[in-house]
Parts: sequence; structure tokens; C-alpha cells
Amino acid sequence: MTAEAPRGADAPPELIQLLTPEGERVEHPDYDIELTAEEVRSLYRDLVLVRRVDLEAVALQRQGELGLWASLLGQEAAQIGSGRALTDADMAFPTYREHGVAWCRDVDPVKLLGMFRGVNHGGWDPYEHNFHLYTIVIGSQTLHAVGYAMGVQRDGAEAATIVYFGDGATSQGDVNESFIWASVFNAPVVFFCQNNQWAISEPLEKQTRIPLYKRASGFGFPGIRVDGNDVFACLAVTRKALADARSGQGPTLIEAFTYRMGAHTTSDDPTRYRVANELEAWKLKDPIERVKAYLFKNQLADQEFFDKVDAEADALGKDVRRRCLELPDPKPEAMFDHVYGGPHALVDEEREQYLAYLAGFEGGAETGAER
Ligand SMILES: Cc1ncc(C[n+]2csc(CCOP(=O)(O)OP(=O)(O)O)c2C)c(N)n1
Ligand SMILES: [Mg+2]
Repeated sequence: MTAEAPRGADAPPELIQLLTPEGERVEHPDYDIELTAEEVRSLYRDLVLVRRVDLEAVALQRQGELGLWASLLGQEAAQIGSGRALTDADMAFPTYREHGVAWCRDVDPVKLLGMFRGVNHGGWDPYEHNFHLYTIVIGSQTLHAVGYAMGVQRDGAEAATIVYFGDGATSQGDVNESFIWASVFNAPVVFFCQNNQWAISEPLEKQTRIPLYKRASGFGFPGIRVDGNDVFACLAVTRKALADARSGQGPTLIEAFTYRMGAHTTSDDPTRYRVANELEAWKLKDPIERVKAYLFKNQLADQEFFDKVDAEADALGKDVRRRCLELPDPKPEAMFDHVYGGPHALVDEEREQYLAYLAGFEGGAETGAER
């Protein structure tokens, strides 16, 4: 990277890429992938639909319907590519931005919105979807994932674990500890780092002096850097790493080199700390446009297909909005429900106290629920 060029605009030489920003297929000896036209169209559809859900969520937050939203704009390929590489038996541990992975795990987007609307504490059963709850505490999910992977290993199960985290998270002690445990115990886990170049307002160069994927070698397992805006490459690289994990070859660190095109969250204003030409340079590498160009150039899809996907995206956006606004407010005592996996005497006592307190108001707990 030169000092003058916008951050990440010049693709590093080690980057694994199978589809250029112009939509040209590139061969790679280790990571090639055969995709049927139907599979490519399906990946394109996923990318468009998750972007649409994300845009709708940002709009809902702006209209006061969500407390907060962390946009995935620009990171769709990293999430759909890696998410589609998972099998049903694999387990995924997300951060708060993995809406595309949630989509691949069949988690209803409205359940994600519910958390950001403050009507649930996560909203889905992790075991129903093999998709863990969102984690806001940076990096902590890497320890949960390694522990889970070590359990899978002890059960002798044929499943892998994938854990998502950001470039900023690599500076956390938890992440480094999880690398050590995964390495020493040869845990079947894939560390999927979406390097979106920013940790809120902290740029990548404040986190590392070397490319992030190179960190893995110091811990004793392979690290690779993939073009995070290339859905083919993300799919191929993650498939291989998951297969390695399942077959007892231990962990892999994947650095998906991408860019956060939006704000960190809806509470953030990136114009205060980054220059506009950086975003403009990355717009040319848009993860959706390159798949569209590839489909067009190779006559694998016609205008009718693209119009149909756009119409489907609009319908999905409307549906998600309607169902978000219809989400019921929880009963006040619901906050005590999932503190522990089972009953707990202290939590029961606190619930009773709180209900007695609410009963002191006119209308009792019902009034509390409506406030
Ligand atoms: C332990 C901890 N420290 C600080 C924060 C505040 N915080 C929230 S997001 C964030 C930046 C994370 O950046 P990165 O890991 O690159 O992920 P990204 O948001 O870019 O996807 C920070 C510091 C937090 N949530 N948890
Ligand atoms: Mg980041």
C-alpha cells in the first residue's frame, strides 16, 4: 500500500480472488470452484436480498423504529460466500453485523430487527439454526467458538465451527487467547476475520503492522487472505477451511479483505474521520456489481432475471418493515426469562419483586408493559 493511495485500494498481491471487480473469472490452483449458472444466480439473489434488508433496517432506525443498526453494506460477499460454505451441522458464532450469515442460516431477518428494536435479547434459538446469538462484546465469541469446537472434537462429530470477528477485534486478548487454544488443541474452528479496514474510527494501521492473516503463523496454523468482495473466492476458501477443520486438520484464519461502506452503526458519522475518495475507490469493487457483470457477460441471466430479483427484494423490504412494526412489546418480566438456562432461585425472587413493584401502579404489570 502506498501512502497516497486510499486505504486498501491497491489489492495486496497475496489476495485470493476468483472474480475480478470487472466480473472476469480468474483461475487459482488451490482454490478453484465449479459453480453452475443456477448457483451463481442464487448467490446473486442472496447478495441483493441481504443488501435490501440492510437498507430497510437503516431506514427503520432513521425513522425511530430501531434503537440502532450495524449495517453490512459492502460486506455482503464475505458473509454470503462464507455462510453458503457452511453445512447444516456446522455452527456459526457471529458479531453484531452478520446479517448475511444469519440469512444463510435461515434466521428470519425480523428476529435480528427485534433485538435492535429492544423487544428481544437475541430472538432466535441458536441450536435451531446453528447460528449463535449476536455478540456485542468485541472478540468474546472467539472463545465461545473455540470451546464449542473443542466440545465437537470430543464428541467425535463431523462438524466445523466458524467464528466471525472484525479487524479491530484482533487486538483483543480474547481473540489471541482463542488462537492459542485452537492451535494447541487442534480445534475444528475457522476464524473468519472481516477486515473492513475500520474499527469504528480506528483505521487498520492502528491494529497491526503486518497483514492480519500473517498473524496465524505465529500461533501455528494457516492464515489466508481472500478478496472479501468476491463471493466466489469467499465461498471456495471457506469451504476448504471448513473441510480441513472437519477432517482433523485444525484451525484456519481467513482474512476477508473488504470495506465497510456505511457507518460503523447508525450512531456513527464516518465523514468525521475518513476521506470520501476512499469510499469511492471501494465502490468500484462492489461485491454485487461484479457478480451481475459476470452473469451478463456470460449470458447466464437476462434482464428479466435481474428485474425479478429486484422485485423480490422490494417485496422482502416491505414485508420485513411491516412485520418489524407489528412486533409486540414484551411483558416486563420477560427480561428475567433467559438469564440462566434453567430456573434460578435469585432470578425467581427478583422477578417476584419486580412484578410486585409494577402491581403498585394503576393497571399493574400491563401498564408497565405498555410504557
Ligand atoms: C470489549 C469491547 N470493547 C469495546 C467495545 C466498543 N466497540 C464496539 S464496536 C467496536 C469496533 C469493532 O471493530 P471491528 O472489530 O473491526 O468490527 P467492525 O465493527 O468493523 O465490524 C468497538 C471498539 C465493545 N463493544 N466491546
Ligand atoms: Mg472493522
